Amino acid sequence: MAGVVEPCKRHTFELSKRIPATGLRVVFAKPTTIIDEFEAYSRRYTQLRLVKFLYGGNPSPNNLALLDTMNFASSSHQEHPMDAINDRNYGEGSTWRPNFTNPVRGQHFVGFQWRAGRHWIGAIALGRDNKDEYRNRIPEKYVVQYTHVRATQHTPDAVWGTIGVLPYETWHMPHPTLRHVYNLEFPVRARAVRVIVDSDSAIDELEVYTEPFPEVIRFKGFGGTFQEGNLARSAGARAFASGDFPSPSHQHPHLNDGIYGNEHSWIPAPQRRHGLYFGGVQFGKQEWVMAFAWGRDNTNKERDRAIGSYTIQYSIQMADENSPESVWITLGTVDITPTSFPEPHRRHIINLSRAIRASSVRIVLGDSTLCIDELEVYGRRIMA
Ligand SMILES: [Ca+2]
Ligand SMILES: [Ca+2]
Repeated sequence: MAGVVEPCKRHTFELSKRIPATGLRVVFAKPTTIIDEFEAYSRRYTQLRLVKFLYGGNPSPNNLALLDTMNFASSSHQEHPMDAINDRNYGEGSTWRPNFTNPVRGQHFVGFQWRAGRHWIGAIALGRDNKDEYRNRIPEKYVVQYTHVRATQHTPDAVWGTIGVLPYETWHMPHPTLRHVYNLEFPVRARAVRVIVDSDSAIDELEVYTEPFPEVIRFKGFGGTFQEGNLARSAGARAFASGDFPSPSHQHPHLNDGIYGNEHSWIPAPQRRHGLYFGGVQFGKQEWVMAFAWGRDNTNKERDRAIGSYTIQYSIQMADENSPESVWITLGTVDITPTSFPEPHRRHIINLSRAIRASSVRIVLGDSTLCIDELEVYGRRIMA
């Protein structure tokens, strides 16, 4: 145990694969060693991993929390009932809060069981106020748990297994009040889930998914040029946008005209569409997508209009500027700052941890001053 922090505490060790066994023993190197308890499990411990860049946004399709559930809580504030955690609505007006004078076994928690059987869980999402109006009542940590059995607020703690502990006070995550998405290291099969919180905290929505979310991986290089198989320029592909800046140099067909540079770029109109500024490409059919590349001016002349936020979204439908917001699924938000990206105006590459099926993709811009000279989409990971 050399090098272990707090060596007298319980520690967990995992095997890389399961072994059949009729017994286990521990052999000591020294006769003075003492063990207070030896535990063995047939399953791995799972953990929640924050999906980098994936915060805010809307619920994705197939949110298992919207199936037929029976909710429970340690207690509920009278204006913040437990059914608010899976009512499809974000924001303070649709938030659960505990009644802090009434813990159950010293804890405050909220959760639900599915009325019809168990589900595999590969990802969860939760937050305090995804409308970003209230930044108080964020707990020091959320503890997310699951159980195989039907559960209520009276179910003993021993029946619950911990999926993950989310230490918000030390993670320094971007926008802690917003919804964040977490993937499980290993999926679990559950009949019920619950979240234990501090006494004065709040949750506006708890989402549960079977499929883990693809993760956004930024390639460290920049520049480079077109590669084989750019889906944005495949037969039938068509660019669309929230609107175009009134200049012939900045029209949305330039998003995929195959030419870099300011004269062949797109800048949004100053008016929002569906409350957003966005530009994208519809492929005309479903494709596997695994990489994106875009920049402000890959010819290295114009260096303005690059610093800002870029949210990557996709749709499994033939979506464009007229589609409702509900068809779009967020992959992540990439913030280009003067220091986060070398040469911020140049072409940069974003890879995904796994491929997605998509008929359309779009980039939602943080503000109307940003410019994209070319949006490229590939079905495989790429490098510059
Ligand atoms: Ca809600
Ligand atoms: Ca172009």
